[in-house]
Amino acid sequence: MKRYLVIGAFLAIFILGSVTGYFILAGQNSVKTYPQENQLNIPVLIDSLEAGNNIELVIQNSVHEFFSGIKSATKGFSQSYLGPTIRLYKGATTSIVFRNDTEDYTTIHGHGLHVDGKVDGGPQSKILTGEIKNVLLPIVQEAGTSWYHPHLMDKTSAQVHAGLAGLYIIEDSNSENLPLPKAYGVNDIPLIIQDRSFVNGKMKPYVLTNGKIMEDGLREETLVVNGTINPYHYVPAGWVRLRLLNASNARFYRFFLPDDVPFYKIATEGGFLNTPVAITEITMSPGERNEIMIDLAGYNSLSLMAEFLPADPEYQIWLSSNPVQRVLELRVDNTLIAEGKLPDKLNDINYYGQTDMQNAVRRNLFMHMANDENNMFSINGNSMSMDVINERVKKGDMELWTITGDMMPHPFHVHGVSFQIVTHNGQSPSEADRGWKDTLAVTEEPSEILMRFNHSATDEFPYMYHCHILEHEDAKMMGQFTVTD
Ligand SMILES: [Cu+2]
Repeated sequence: MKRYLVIGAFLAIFILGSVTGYFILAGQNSVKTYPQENQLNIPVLIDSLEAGNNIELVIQNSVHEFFSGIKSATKGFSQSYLGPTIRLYKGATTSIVFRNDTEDYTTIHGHGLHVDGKVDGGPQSKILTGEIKNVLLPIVQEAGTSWYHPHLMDKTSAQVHAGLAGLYIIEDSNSENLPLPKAYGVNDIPLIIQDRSFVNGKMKPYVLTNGKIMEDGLREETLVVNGTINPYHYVPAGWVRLRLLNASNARFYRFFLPDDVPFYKIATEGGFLNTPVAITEITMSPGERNEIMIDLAGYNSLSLMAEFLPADPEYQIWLSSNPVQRVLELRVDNTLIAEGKLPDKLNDINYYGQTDMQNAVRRNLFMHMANDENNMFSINGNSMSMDVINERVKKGDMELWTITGDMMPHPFHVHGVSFQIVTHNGQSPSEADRGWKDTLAVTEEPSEILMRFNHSATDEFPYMYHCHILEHEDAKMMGQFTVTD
């Protein structure tokens, strides 16, 4: 039954998409059209080596013009909205100094980084108003795309929504030697994808007006990419590499190209896949990153599209369509030089095997949405408390975690590690999902993940595992764990 509903929805999208130029579709929420196009903002790149491994970011209140001439109240890292992309290198230690010039305390988490709890930036690592915090990040993991964002108790959703998010791009000898597109902002393009609401061109400030928003998470109407509305970007007539980050508070998207033009997935959160995998769509929950490559040879223009997925796919109504919006129009400029191609081989992932599974310490985590007031959102019946360590892990042990969740898909994120998927919602992972990950949307069908924690997290600075729907995280669907010898 569900399959037919999905097919019906796709059909409706196709028909409506054809007449609207794919930009805006009807649905339960009608979406306003914003005809003007804007050149894609590319976040400033700070190369940690060129910066002498010494970087300062100011967490600031600001104003940002999503629509030309209309100022919205925002926050950013040394800029009006979002933060610079910071390029880190495996084997190097980078010092990042965060200065908090805002009225709220915050913490800055390195999402995807394999670093000790002390520098992971969890809720314990407060940066008070006016405080300057120096964070030393020794990078030991392989090339990949991670990100930084606040991770304080109760206010993560509001601070990320205001604009506090930025990318870490990690490079290593493998990523440098592969013949991939590597010109940042030219054919290696970061896309920080979010949804926001606008009233007369002004971004609607973050407010949880009712319990429904908390249950579903805040889901808004207009796509914003790198702080740009309805963007285009000029690219060479060859291979283009897109680093996708779903930095939305709660929305899940299905990304695709018109007419199901195939593209390639080359990396998940924690590194490259072994080989590129041809796909025609990719679904991403909040917190997830994927790198994809698109061949623009023979095109004048090609648009990456996003279908806004419903909070609970079970309630998809027959023939009702989900909204679809353009993420980015790639416009070919033949004067740009196309360097880089799709390699046959990308990585040499050491897959965990049967022995690892048999020897693993097993844990079950159940992400629960309840309606009783005492214990609203929880994992294994416990709502997040900074005074409670929920799990204790021994450093170096194999860990097999079985994760389930009720009511709707929950993007489960675990700190300090990359994991491999054994099963995802009861199914074996496809080739495109057999990479290193740190965030995975789980349902009532069990998902099993295998991992080994090689860094330390103490009682004072534990790691977190939690739902990456930020409203659920703030509602305490989160737990703490230590990793010790
Ligand atoms: Cu959740």
